[in-house]
Amino acid sequence: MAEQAKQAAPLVGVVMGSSSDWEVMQNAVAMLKEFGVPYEAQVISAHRMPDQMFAYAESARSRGLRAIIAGAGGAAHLPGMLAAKTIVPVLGVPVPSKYLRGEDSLLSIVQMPKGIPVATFAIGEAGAANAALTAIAILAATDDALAARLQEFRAKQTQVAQAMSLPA
Ligand code: RP5
Repeated sequence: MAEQAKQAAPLVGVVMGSSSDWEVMQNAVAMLKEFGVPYEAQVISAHRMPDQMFAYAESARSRGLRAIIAGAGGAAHLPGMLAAKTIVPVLGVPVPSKYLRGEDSLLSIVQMPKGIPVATFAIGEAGAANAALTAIAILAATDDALAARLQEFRAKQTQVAQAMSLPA
């Protein structure tokens, strides 16, 4: 299912500023694979590949992307600059940074001025996975089968929590 998901026309784009972001961003890809959502994943650096970044954003909607998950660390411009050039929803993932542990990434991504939104998630792995789940929820609005899988995913988490016990 995973390979099929990747081979079909992508509905979700996963981009990141560096291959060093992959350790975190692979959590988004893993979730998209689990749900069988067609995706594409690649490195696009805002400050090292600005022309490619704009081309990606400008072509995203016409290529059929319904959401873009963008992860970056440090002065994390990638999600905001993508959002500046497309109306496809941009889901920003702050990647942990070397010196400020990703608080710089979080603030860079979350503090978008009014008018150009970036939906911003938690720093790190949880943020990457939840960004994918949000992209899945966006797609599920018009895909009943995907919606059913998302409900099932939620129900499993409820079962796990209900089965939890504490030490005596
Ligand atoms: C950002 O700078 C990337 O998103 C990455 O989180 C950070 C460090 O990049 P590398 O120096 O590891 O390529 O652009």
